[in-house]
Amino acid sequence: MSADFALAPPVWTFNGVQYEAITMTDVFTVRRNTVEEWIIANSTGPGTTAIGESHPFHIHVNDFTVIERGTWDPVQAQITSRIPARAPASMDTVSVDPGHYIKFRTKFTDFVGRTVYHCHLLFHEDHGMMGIFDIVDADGSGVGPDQLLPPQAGSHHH
Ligand SMILES: [Cu+2]
Repeated sequence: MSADFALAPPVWTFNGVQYEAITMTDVFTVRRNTVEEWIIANSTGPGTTAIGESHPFHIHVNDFTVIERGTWDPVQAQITSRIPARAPASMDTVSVDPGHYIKFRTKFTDFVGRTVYHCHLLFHEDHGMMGIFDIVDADGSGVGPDQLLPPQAGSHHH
């Protein structure tokens, strides 16, 4: 999660891409009933063009369990220290502080299709901090040809 305050107006992004600019190369795919492990890093703060802000990361419908957290160097884009995880708990939103990361595991079990993850701060979300991914079955099915990308996607999800 990053932001660019050198732009006017500033933009908020996942993987350097604003929601409105997403193309199929930015859309990744996960398989249903397969364990996923994601690292969510907050690349704002010192050394970047964005003031440090915490971002409450959220995935639609599917809970995850944070298994690790620590500090993150936004300039080198790497983990700099690990902090022992608290008691693992299932959650659907986790706040990630500037210069920090979290690692979680999840398994998408109930639904296939196209969905989103986003910052739960509405202002950030509405200025680009939202991403898209597809959940498919083992045979690759589950995302139909009618699945849209922004701006055709139209309404935002909250
Ligand atoms: Cu945010």
